[in-house]
Amino acid sequence: MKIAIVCYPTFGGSGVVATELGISLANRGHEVHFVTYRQPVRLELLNNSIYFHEVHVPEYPLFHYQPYELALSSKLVDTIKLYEIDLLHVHYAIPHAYAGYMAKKMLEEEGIYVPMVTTLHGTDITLVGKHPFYKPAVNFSINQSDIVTSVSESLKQGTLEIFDIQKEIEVIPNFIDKSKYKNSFTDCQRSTMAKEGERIITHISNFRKVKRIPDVIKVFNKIQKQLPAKLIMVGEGPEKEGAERLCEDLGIANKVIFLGNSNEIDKILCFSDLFLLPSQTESFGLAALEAMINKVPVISSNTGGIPEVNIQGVTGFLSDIGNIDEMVENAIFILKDKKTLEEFKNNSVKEAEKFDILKVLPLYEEVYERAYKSRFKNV
Ligand code: GMT
Repeated sequence: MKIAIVCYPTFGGSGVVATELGISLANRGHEVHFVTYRQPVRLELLNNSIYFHEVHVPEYPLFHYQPYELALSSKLVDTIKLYEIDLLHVHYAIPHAYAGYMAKKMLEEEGIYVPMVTTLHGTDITLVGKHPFYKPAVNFSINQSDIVTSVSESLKQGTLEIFDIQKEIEVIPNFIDKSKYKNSFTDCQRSTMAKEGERIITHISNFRKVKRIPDVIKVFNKIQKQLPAKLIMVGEGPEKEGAERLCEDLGIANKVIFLGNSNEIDKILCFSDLFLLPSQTESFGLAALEAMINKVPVISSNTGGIPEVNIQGVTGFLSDIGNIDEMVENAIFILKDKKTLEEFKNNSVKEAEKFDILKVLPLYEEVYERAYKSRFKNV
């Protein structure tokens, strides 16, 4: 099948899911066309089954806001016609489902029918999408999608509560490519980051408010008072500067390493002992799953879809949002001795394997088949 994928090209989250999905689809013989404003971060290989089409938004002094949706929908129309695309898969409703719908309608005027699958990722619903300024347009474009999927049961329920959805929402969880991690535990360069006997704790995110970055620092601060530890903070975002200041104020700046955005997440996770994810909301928690497949247990909040990934007392522990003391207590429980840590590490990788792409990809392919067949009802 020829599939056009629309996503954000950025680090983490929906962009990574869309990119990894596209790469795997191409490996299974599909032709995949990414349409977005920059080459997606994890998309290194372009070949005759993976294409990238850049959306340009020309500057014009009259525009206070540059009309990205307009440029995207025009690019979609051109790409779909030129490459005879069979199906459009948009990741993150805003503004992708809206632009996709416009492209669909423009193509229908020319007698071309392209089904659209929309995957809801989280903040497109729980934070941004429900804002009154966006809600009617988001509601409309979800309902106009041919098939709607959500990355967790929790996000599905949240979407049904917030919006007036006439469509069925199908849950297809996020995934991980287990084969990529098979040999990754042999070449960990742990000694470059911490001394012998020090535990390495990691947090990876886009450093937005929703991630509760100060909680990460406060939890770590209390842990390092009880056992030797280092904290590795990976990512960039608005909360980073405040986090660096908080580390200085707490006198732990020498124990916290800020690495910025990284393409070497696996290397970092390879030598990590614990992952912290105390988010305010999280539709799934892909970062936690990436940690788990790298044998890293998770201390998280019990919000949104995280309990569908991090299993209480098995792969880590979950606490109420902001319950720092309980998170510290649980972290110490996991880290205090080698045997317990090893048990949680092994459980984590076992649980993560349930989300292997080989199990999840066929679910998307089945959705594509169904959406594709729907074209016959619509032409
Ligand atoms: O984590 C973020 O804030 C980025 C955001 C995105 O869409 O790029 O992530 C959302 O989608 C991810 C992939 O489906 C989920 O794993 C994250 O839990 C979700 N983030 C939130 O719900 C806050």
